[in-house]
Amino acid sequence: MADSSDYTPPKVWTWNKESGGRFASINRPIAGSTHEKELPVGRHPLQLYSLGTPNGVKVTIMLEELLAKGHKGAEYDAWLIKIGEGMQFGSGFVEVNPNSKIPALLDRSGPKPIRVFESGAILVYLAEKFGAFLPTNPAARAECLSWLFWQMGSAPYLGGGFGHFYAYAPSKMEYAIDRFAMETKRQLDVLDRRLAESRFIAGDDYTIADMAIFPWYGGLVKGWLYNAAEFLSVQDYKHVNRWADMLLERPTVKRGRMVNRLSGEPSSQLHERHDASDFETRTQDKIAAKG
Ligand SMILES: N[C@@H](CCC(=O)N[C@@H](CS)C(=O)NCC(=O)O)C(=O)O
Repeated sequence: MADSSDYTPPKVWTWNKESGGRFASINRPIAGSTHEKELPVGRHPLQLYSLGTPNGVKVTIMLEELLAKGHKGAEYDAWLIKIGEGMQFGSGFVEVNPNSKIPALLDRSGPKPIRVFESGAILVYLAEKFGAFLPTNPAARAECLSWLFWQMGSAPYLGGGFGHFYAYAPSKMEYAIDRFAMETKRQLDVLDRRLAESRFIAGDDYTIADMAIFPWYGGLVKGWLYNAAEFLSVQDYKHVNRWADMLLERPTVKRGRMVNRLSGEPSSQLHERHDASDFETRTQDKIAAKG
């Protein structure tokens, strides 16, 4: 195995150099805001401050699902937070999420705005607010929440572990890639076995557990994450592939994936969403055509 023992940690860690790697410029060892910046507010009850990453997409899929079910109170403005430019450290954003990470939601439908951060908490909040996609029967609810929290606990090994060391770290370190590839494949196998016995993640019904897991593990088997499909032999996870293909058929999932997205086909990128018609008129290809 390649050796990387050329580093001896000092007695006390200090922040005195850039760590290298793709996100070096935004990584900091301290919390809080770096600059004063109010957040914009649109006309809808729900204000989402986000980006089209897997964590952001969970919420836009949920909002599109709620709207498709006829919940008008789920109308939302989706504002773009460019994390590569440090917008998550603006004072207004930090007031909505003290953890400075997308997604963050402000519900302005009541007398006092309610802030919600952490994508899992946002999904539960919306599911309870609208009475949808979270079963009320105790056994089904427990299964759904178990898988939702499984995702919240597991994806950091996929993203912060495997994805970071395989795709973003300044050098390839066999030990780290090996450790996190093993864990990622184990997680895919957990899902594959579950989906061999169950149509959706939590049972017969589509729930917030599917919406949370799909952007990460569906994205992984579809080859959207870290260019790692071949490396991880994702085609072996037949049931995860079956489930991901089924979800991808949903127009709501297609729309949710477009919101706040900054990469891919221009026609698939809707940088901000302020109206349902934006999907027809404000994607990047349409904006470019208008000149
Ligand atoms: N556990 C959080 C994770 C959120 C998260 O990691 N967001 C990333 C983008 S996917 C982010 O905002 N990173 C900016 C930063 O770390 O400064 C959630 O699920 O909401």
